[in-house]
Amino acid sequence: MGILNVTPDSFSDGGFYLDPDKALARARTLIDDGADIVDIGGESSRPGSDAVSLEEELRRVLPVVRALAAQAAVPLSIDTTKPEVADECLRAGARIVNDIGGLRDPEMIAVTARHQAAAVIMHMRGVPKSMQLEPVYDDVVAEVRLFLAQRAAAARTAGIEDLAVDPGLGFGKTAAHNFELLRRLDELTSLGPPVLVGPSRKSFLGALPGQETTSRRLEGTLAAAVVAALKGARVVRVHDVLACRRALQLADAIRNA
Ligand code: HH2
Repeated sequence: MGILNVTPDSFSDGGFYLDPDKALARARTLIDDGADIVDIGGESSRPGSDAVSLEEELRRVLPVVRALAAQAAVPLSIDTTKPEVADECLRAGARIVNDIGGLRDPEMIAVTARHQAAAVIMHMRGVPKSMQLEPVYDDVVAEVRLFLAQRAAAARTAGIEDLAVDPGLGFGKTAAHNFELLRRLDELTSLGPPVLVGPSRKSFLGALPGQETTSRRLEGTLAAAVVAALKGARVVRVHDVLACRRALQLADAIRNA
């Protein structure tokens, strides 16, 4: 899954693809580099970020979804927590709702079901504005697992069958929590739905020496992707698709050996 952030303030590429022409060119690069899905987002969820209005989010993403749906050969997903944004983008040709809110909003479930769309259910503790203020868990993997199981069951009850679940690396978790989630990722793959992980350039990688800035986190991202794939993850959400694809060839080779 290649990341397309149509935002001024995303943590690693804010402002790069706010212009629709630049966003479309970026999407083409992601696809040429081997992305199987393009994930389009119009609201940054970085720690401390402020929410954007419905109108502004639609203004950012809808023209890009419309243009890409008409020409892209891969499914588009819309990264949003707003049912209205999901609704408009699904109407415009997106096929997947990527909800960092984990489909907790009943209206998000209803919209996704009505369009017979697929969904990514992600775990987040709190909200982006405050989620990194000392998150505490007794057992992070067990708590994330229980949440994902409950949300997946609610989605299925509403008729959403095509699901992926995501531990939400960096969303209300310390670096140690993220490392533990990766180490024990097989406990999430045993839930049933495909597991998606999003380690790309995230600040937990900055806990490792020499990787403090986002521009120095490619190798950590690739290592996390390979570890996740070997633990059973089926989708990896990344900015650097070509490098990740190459790294994942190793995971495939090891799995198939
Ligand atoms: N991470 C981000 C955004 N959306 N969706 C899923 N399913 N999983 C993730 O880990 C995930 C996500 C944050 O990354 P990014 O889009 O690069 O940054 P920003 O939120 O600042 O736009």
